[in-house]
Amino acid sequence: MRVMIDGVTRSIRSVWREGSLVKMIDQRVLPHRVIVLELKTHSETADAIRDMAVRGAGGIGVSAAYGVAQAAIEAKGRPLKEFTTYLDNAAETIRMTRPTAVNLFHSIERCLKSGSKGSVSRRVESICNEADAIALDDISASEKIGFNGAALIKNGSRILTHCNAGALAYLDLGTALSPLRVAYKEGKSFFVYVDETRPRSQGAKLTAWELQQENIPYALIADNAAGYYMMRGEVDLVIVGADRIAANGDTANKIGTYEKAVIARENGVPFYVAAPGITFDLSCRDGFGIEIEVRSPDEMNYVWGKDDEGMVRRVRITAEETNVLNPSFDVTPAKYVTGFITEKGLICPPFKKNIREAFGRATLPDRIA
Ligand code: RUB
Repeated sequence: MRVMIDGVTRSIRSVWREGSLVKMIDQRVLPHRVIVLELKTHSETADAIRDMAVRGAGGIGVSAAYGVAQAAIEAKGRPLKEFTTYLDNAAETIRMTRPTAVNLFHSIERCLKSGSKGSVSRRVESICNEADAIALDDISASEKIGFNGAALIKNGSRILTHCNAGALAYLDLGTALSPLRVAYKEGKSFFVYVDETRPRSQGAKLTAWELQQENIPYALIADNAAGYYMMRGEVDLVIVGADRIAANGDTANKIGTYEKAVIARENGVPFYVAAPGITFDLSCRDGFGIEIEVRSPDEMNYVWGKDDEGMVRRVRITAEETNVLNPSFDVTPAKYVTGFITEKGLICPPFKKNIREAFGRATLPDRIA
């Protein structure tokens, strides 16, 4: 991703590791400021995940892996038993940050498994290598998703997306936005409707910003406007990301995704989910097994923005003591999904069989299965 930092355009990932330091773009202050956070400990990285300085299923998966690597480095001078206890506690701290995106849990298990044999120094080395491998696996999956999904985009296509499943959410091209990036590079001309995505406004703050950096034509629309455009026949396809996909294809993604899928079906608009193998959770039979994160009422009561003096500040938009419910994700039943755009190609119905064939135990890398 190309980003202007302190007046210089740099090509960087949304999160990366430099030894024991985890660095990431602070997504809480985008698009008004580009700040790179430097997190020194696994606790700081866990806080960054919880507070959504980094977000998106892939982004928190890689950050979680880096957090485990930090914990391993922090405990490298300890005897094996103490090292293991320290690592397990750190892994639990990171597990507790956000419950819905399965990438976080897969990444932690991969790192712990890779560091389960040999001397302490050998384990530290394996965990750090595994964390870096997870980031590289995501980058490779993201490129393939882009290539496979670009085939669905035609000249003149009008595409609707929800939340942010771009380079900020998933290394290094994103999931839902990767096909758009690839199609644009292929010279196709198309148009993107960007859902605002209340309450945190990931569409308004992040997706619109990413598309603007890439010069891809787009318009930001209010969440409530998606049905209006679909009913008028002005949307040709929907592409969203995912936080966890059950074995039957039920898909957890940012709150509001379900509504978009139902409206898409009502209007005959294909609804695609772009996601890598790591986001499929075959231990969940269906969407009822997916834990839905409920976040702070503050996300509904306040908005962040830049005032006319250029100050980034938080303002309250509700009356004091307003009663709030704030589920962060919903589950779209598989019957509304036209297909999954994955690194292994487009997965079409019947989903149960085809998902198992693509990402079942036998075919998942040993580290994830
Ligand atoms: C992000 C969200 C995204 C998926 C996509 O929610 O719902 O659509 O995470 O994931 P949040 P990815 O902003 O609350 O983390 O593109 O990383 O696979």
